[in-house]
Amino acid sequence: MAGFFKKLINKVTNRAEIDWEELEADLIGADLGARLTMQIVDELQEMGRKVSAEDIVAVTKQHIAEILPDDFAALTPRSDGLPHIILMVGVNGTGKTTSTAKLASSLKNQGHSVMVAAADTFRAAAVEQLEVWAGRLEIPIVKGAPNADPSSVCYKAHQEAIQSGTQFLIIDTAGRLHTRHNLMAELEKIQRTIAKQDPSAPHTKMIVVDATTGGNALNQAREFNKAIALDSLVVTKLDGSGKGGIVVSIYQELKIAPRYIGMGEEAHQFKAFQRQEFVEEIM
Ligand SMILES: Nc1nc2c(ncn2[C@@H]2O[C@H](COP(=O)(O)OP(=O)(O)OP(=O)(O)O)[C@@H](O)[C@H]2O)c(=O)[nH]1
Ligand SMILES: [Mg+2]
Repeated sequence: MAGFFKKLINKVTNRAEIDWEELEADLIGADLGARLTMQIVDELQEMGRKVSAEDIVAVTKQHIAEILPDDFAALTPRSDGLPHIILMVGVNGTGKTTSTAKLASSLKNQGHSVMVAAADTFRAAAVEQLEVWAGRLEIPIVKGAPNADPSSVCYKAHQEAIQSGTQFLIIDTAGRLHTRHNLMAELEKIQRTIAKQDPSAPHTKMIVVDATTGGNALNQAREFNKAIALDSLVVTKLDGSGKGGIVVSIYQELKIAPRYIGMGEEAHQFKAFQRQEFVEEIM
């Protein structure tokens, strides 16, 4: 059983009575969010009998199951032959570049053709970082000159992906603070530029959040969602002190589908999100 539920059971078993305030704090502490926490506590209190540790776990799991679908459809190539464009966004240091590489590797291993674009032109090191990954994974990369307009890199990459008939183009963008208006406007411009060669693109707008940042990840998702209407989520650093509950609170409020989880720095430490496994083994 996963850490959160194990701790809960150890704590509550053999107690004469539930300490409701402590339980609330534990659920909030697991990043499940205030709304879901209250729903769980209300339901337990309405049971009208002594509440056991097993009751708490069962009710919590059931609520999570009601909120989150069991799994989310895999990313598939477009049927029109144009590249499926995946735009990776998020605040600084969440794991965008690493997740871009991991996702590229995963799609390649499924037999798809993949290209990556280094649209983080602010830092030379950022382009180099993706280049190292691309070299190691033997995946083509498109990059811009230092300080080039990130939108122009996206346009060029899109053009190359179309010309080469590549099935997936994954665009790594610079980390940006969700509270900085000009940086969010730049993201909107990137989105508009990508739509120029294919009005249906970008097809997947994926925010990368770091599980160790807790509830702040929900604020990030809210703000990026306002700017570019997100549809997908990657949660990274679940191998560390990160807790998975944030996936549930983000989906409950914003309906952004958790698609992948990152559990380490290596390319293979990345997997498609599945609720059952997530609740039983990761949370
Ligand atoms: N433990 C662990 N580390 C990770 C994971 N994903 C990324 N990292 C590490 O987190 C650090 C930041 O990752 P990057 O991929 O560079 O993050 P980024 O979002 O591209 O950062 P910026 O471009 O600066 O905004 C690196 O040291 C990664 O190796 C993960 O799932 N688990
Ligand atoms: Mg990066």
